[in-house]
Amino acid sequence: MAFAGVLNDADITKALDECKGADTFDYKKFFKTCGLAGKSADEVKKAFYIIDQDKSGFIEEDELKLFLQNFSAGARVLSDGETKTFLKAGDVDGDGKIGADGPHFRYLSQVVCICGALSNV
Ligand SMILES: [Ca+2]
Repeated sequence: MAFAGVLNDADITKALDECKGADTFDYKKFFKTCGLAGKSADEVKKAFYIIDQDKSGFIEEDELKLFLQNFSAGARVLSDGETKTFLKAGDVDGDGKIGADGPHFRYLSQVVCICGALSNV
């Protein structure tokens, strides 16, 4: 599993289970359940590079679509709608991708941190 060592297997299984059904993926809920929310910026960055499969330094739409498969090879592909919503959360300048450095990534890690803060309430 790509995230072994970063996240807990049981948390990943639970997070994947919550978004099994078509169009039920909610990135905030997912980050929270899988434990990525509340991780340090370094760990989030590590996760970013796992999701950036071609190591381009950006997470493109097709990579986001396969997002869940980074957690489990048998997981489903995100629908176009789910992918677009997720992409929008991390793509502040609308260039259609999320970068590892600069404002895009900081925004994504902010989303992750906010989710972490919410889960501690
Ligand atoms: Ca990429």
